[in-house]
Amino acid sequence: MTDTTRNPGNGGETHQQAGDDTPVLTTNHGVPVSDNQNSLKSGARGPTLLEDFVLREKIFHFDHERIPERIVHARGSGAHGVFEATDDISDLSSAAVFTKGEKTEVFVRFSTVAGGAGSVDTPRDVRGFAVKFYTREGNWDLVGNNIPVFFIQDAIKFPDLVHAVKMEADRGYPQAGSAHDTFWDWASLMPETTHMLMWAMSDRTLPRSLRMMEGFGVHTFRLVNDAGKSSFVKFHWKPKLGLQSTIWDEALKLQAADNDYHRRDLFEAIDTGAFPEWELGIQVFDQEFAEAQPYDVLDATKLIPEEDVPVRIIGKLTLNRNVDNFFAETEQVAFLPTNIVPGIDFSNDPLLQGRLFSYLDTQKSRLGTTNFHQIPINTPRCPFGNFQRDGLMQTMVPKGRANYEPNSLADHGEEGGPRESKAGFATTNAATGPDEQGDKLRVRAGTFADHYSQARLFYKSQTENEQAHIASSFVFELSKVGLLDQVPPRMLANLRNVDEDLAQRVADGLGLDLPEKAEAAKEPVDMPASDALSIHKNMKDTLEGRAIGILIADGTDADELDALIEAIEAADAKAVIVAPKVGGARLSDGDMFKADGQLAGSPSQIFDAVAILLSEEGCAALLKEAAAVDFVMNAFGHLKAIGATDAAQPLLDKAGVEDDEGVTGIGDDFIAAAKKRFYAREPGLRTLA
Ligand code: HDD
Repeated sequence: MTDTTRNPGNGGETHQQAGDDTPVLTTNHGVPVSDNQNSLKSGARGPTLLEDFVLREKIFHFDHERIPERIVHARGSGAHGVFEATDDISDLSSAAVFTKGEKTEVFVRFSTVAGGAGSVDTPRDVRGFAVKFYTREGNWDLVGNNIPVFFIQDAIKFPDLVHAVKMEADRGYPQAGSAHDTFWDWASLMPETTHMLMWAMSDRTLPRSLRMMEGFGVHTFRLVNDAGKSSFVKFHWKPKLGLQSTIWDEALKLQAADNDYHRRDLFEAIDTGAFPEWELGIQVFDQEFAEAQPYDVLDATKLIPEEDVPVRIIGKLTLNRNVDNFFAETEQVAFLPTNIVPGIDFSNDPLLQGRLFSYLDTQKSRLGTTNFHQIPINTPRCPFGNFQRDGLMQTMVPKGRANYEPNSLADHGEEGGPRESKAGFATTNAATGPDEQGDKLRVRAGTFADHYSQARLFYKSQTENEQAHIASSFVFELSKVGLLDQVPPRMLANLRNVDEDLAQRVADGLGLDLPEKAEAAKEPVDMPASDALSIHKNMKDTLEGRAIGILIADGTDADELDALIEAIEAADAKAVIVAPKVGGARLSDGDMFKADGQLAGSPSQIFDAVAILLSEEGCAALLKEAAAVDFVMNAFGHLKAIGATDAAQPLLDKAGVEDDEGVTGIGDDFIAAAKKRFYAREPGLRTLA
């Protein structure tokens, strides 16, 4: 039986109480239900009667439980938390949310983009990172992604992007993936996608955990101070746990092992008090800086290298409470880039400008009413009021006659309602560049023409392994373009503008000749490499937030197991015991030790490192168990540390494990190795493009 708390303001619980504390089951209209097992029939074996209002109401409600899923970002996971401003930026912004020491309630929803609500958590895809701040000056929504740039420069292209990437219109597949004809057909015809494609083909789209990825506001916004002076700003979220990604083979196998891998990871972390944290950072710059750059700061396909404008940390986000109800909160939350507060403002980025239009509109079709702001997850926590009235599902009950403004009802002793305030949101009045105002033009500014320099910058800033992963992803995705022969060469022609070596590697991987270079609207330039763009250079040498799988079987040494669990927990990681039977294994001391997961259902891809804690007896039994061989083989193939007892060696041999730095005993050397991935192993394991 669930609580049915109603909208704040209408007050109270809706249950009738029985004599004890257990609430009584009622209809939606409060009538107690005496039998929830049997419908009303004409005779014990006769037809059901129309009169059965209990049955009809229950089925009627059930039939209407679903609402349209989001056209993009349909699959998501949400959590509550708090944002604390940690630095004084009152010289830059008057927003209350940035007052040093101010704590603001937040709700965050992470999502994949292309898949439906029931799709898997680990496809190669961009992740949404949407934050709703319930500030004391109204809701501010920072609706960003885990990648700092976007596919397109102008919102008018968004429906084409989404149609191309989602399942193909006639056949209804593939679900949740870009590796298909229509996406690459469209992308290869749109050179402005090139920079974002580099990010999408990198390990950025394979995050290990939602807790281990960055977030970005993407667009250039404005900060506005008390005096009305405005500065440009880009927003960044930096995860406390550093960056971690899986590799492609692992992500694919994760889809089979656990569809809900990220959702479960987030929920369990919060549930066990390991609250995920991010720092909020800002890059602030002025018009003069903007005009001096070789790219346009209003172009959402461009980033501002952190080496040019360092990220200043101004706050901390902590997610500390899971939702009580997925539908009521995570599904019904409505993010709106138009939710902005005094002290922050938009820029003229044409992608952002289009978003300002789209999100309000979509909530009406998803949530069915213009009163969606009254759904508790969307309601401002500060007082709010205006003269907008009525409409479907109006749950507030405004009192009095004042439903228009101005009015003088207060002069007559009546309630007059709210009034305007000079301290309210005021749009910045600032000249924003030479091309932006004046004649009505359906054009793209000339300053948006360079589609390749930053794609090159991104590629150049990666480690060798990361570059190989990018090349391999292009090969994988373009190999899935089945029917349209013209597409891979067209993509290769674009890639030649990014990096000749990359283009050659992809061509070799596809078994194609390199075509002529595509003509660039503007010749790319070389920019200095930026370490901030690499995942490998931003990983943390820590076990915090990670999970170590320990494979045990009958005969496993009890003391060794205790010591290992202790060492893992001392390093702030989670030890997860895997055994052939979930009931556990009988250890060397004769006791049964319960497992957290059964071997076949807990493959090594769900762990960051594995320990194979077997006796000779246990190892002999597992040598005949394909799931055990796979457990070890995949851990090795996914470049993870493997700690093993001497007795487990035959299993390691059978799994093809070769000695390297990541293959250790089960002592301190394992704990140190478990913090890393062993990328040097990879070229010996699979052909990388
Ligand atoms: Fe969008 C949802 C992020 C461009 C139209 N978008 C949505 C969500 C995120 C983003 C994180 C999910 C919010 C949630 O959890 O409910 N979108 C972005 C970013 C963009 C971007 C970072 C570029 C920088 N989006 C964009 C454009 C348009 C849209 C250009 C349309 C012109 N986006 C939508 C939408 C969605 C949405 C159709 C689907 C559901 C929703 O809004 O509430 O309106």
